[in-house]
Amino acid sequence: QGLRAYPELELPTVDLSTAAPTSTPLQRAIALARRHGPFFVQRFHDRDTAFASSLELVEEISDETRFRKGIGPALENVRGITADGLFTAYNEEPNWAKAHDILLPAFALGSMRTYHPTMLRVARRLIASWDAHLADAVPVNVADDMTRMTLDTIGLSGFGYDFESFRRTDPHPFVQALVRALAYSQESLARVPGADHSRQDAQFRADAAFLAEVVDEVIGKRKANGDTSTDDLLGLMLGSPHPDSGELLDEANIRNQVITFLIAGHETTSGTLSFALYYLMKNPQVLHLAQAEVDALWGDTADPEPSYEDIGKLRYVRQILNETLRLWPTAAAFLRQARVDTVIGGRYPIKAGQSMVVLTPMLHRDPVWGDNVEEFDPDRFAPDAEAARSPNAFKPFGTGERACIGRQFALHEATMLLGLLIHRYRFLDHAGYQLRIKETLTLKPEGCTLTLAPRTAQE
Ligand code: MNH
Repeated sequence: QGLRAYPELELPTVDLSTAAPTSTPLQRAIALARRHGPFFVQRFHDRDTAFASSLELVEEISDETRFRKGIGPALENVRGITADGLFTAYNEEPNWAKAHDILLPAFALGSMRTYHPTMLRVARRLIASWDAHLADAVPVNVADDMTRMTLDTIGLSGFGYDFESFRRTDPHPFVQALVRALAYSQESLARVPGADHSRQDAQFRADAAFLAEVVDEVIGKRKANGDTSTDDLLGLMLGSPHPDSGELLDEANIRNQVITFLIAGHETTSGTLSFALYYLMKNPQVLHLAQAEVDALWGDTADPEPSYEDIGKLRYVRQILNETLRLWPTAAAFLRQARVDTVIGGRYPIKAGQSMVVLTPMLHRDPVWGDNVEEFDPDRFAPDAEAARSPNAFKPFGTGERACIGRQFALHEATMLLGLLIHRYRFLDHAGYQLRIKETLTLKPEGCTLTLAPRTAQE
């Protein structure tokens, strides 16, 4: 990706080299796509990045015989923490396929049955905290609490490790280091050549070292207690040989995977739940339909005991999550690299090795979604509507063999929690919240708070 990386394409090119620095590069790319169309180049000093976002282009970019995942500058930076972990591994790095094969069974739909009781236990921690806020008439900070919930869930269900986030006023130090490291990975993309960044670089190295230290503690605790069961992620990694080669994952790679799962396993799910609550707070008619669904399942039981099977029955809640991920896919961009010389959109020649960013929020606003694309409407994911649409129009989990391995995990966890919250509370928009989106590689609604009220017979 050097200067004039796409000379033969004759794409609109926007030079940002002298633009004011932004803390929201993704939202800026969205604005540029609205102005310059679904295929344009963003230039920053010696780096050109092509952004593609129409369904027409993504149909072709999703073809695994011609394209594959690319590791761009953002993920190169994240490699400073996760190296050859699943998310940041190069396609040809042997540890990708090895770890993928060993870990895939842990993410099959059926495995969610194993995680279900732990997910429920952590959901109840959040509910206990929200009950206390309700009693004291204190608003809750949505994104902070969703992050507490998802971090405790992946820690306990993946690694048997308890971050105890609801017993802390400030985010767990792991989260603080992680947020800084992800922000660094994003910010260093906007570095002007020649500027001094030694302070930030040193902080990043310190944060990476701290994350590794926490993970070594997680692994050490497991080894010390002599538990050799293989029914969670850490158990599989420590005790389950590759089906063909019979090899175990090596120690350095296990550490990289644990950091990867702690990051990938909570940031994006937390953002998704936060946006979903924002939309429920702003769309009472959607909330009413969702209340009808959870009430049909759990009646007016004060403390429902959701079974594993119940979660699959919450179809409308699931549609709400899909519609949330349409408007704000929390991992909002992914890179595709051409395997061969090819042509896309019938007119753009692409050379082997060239890559382009899929700007998911704009794909999700392609005209195929109708003419009211900004409107929050979960009916877009009713079974008939979904069947009528190309599967490539909705890509919140990426695409192909490098697509999200944790999708079922995220959706099971999020559907259960959202269902329980809808069943128990009314969400009051006490501050007239206006959506502001914070970017730290992933997206979250910033400063979104709500007050809680109990459900009544009428509402
Ligand atoms: Mn997840 C890859 C989005 C939840 C673990 N995830 C991806 C990609 C997207 C994504 C997009 C592909 C990135 C790329 O092509 O470069 N993930 C999400 C979203 C949610 C999510 C929107 C929640 C909502 N992810 C989870 C959870 C876990 C997880 C939960 C783990 C428990 N994700 C991963 C891993 C990968 C991944 C691991 C890398 C898979 C691979 O490359 O083999």
